[in-house]
Amino acid sequence: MITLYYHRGACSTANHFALEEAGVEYDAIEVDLRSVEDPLTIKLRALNPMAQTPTIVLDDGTVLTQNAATLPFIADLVPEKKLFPKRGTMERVLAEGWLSFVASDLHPRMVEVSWVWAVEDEQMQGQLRKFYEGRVARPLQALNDRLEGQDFILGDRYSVIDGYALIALGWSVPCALSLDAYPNILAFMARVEARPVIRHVRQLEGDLDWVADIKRIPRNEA
Ligand SMILES: N[C@@H](CCC(=O)N[C@@H](CS)C(=O)NCC(=O)O)C(=O)O
Repeated sequence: MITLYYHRGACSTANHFALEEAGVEYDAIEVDLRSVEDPLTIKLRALNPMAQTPTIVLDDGTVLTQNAATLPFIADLVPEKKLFPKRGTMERVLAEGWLSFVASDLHPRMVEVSWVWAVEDEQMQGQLRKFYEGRVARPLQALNDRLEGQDFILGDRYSVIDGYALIALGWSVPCALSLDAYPNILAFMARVEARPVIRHVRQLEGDLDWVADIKRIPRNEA
């Protein structure tokens, strides 16, 4: 059995999507990363030195972390579902590039926009917002261009990258970041969100308290 530790609505939810899409047996354990003294959070810190979700534990005790590793791992459990291209192919290398784009460019730069809430001074907040919105504009434009004329990031077929991108893009809501300039992204988000598996996982995880979450999730920037 695969055990996924997740924080509701965080990037670990992309792994929750992937496990459901894969149809494998798993156990999903919700961790509230804001409750640093909660026994589950303490357990997570012991499993993953970054104290982050996703953290996945396999039957033999192996601990997997990092979306760029966990999402292809899940997809590879069910190659027939084609949630990620086959190993050893050029399609795989190209897909790894897009997965890395989400993990290393889009995800962190979306999170950066939330940092404006860390300062109280309104003028400073405005300056920071301009700076971080400028930084996220490039990956957003790249993604919008990529989605021109295709439904999903890899083309016509849904992959585990799409669920991950949906999560990162969804943070635009608590960040008060408008995506109106990116119509292909908005259409993509609606398309992915409408998938029955995504709807199911959203229901399993429950409602999101966006603003509280984005302001209070502890981060390990130091
Ligand atoms: N590079 C990591 C990033 C994971 C990450 O940032 N997880 C967030 C939730 S989206 C988290 O656990 N944040 C709490 C923290 O960093 O303290 C990955 O791809 O798995």
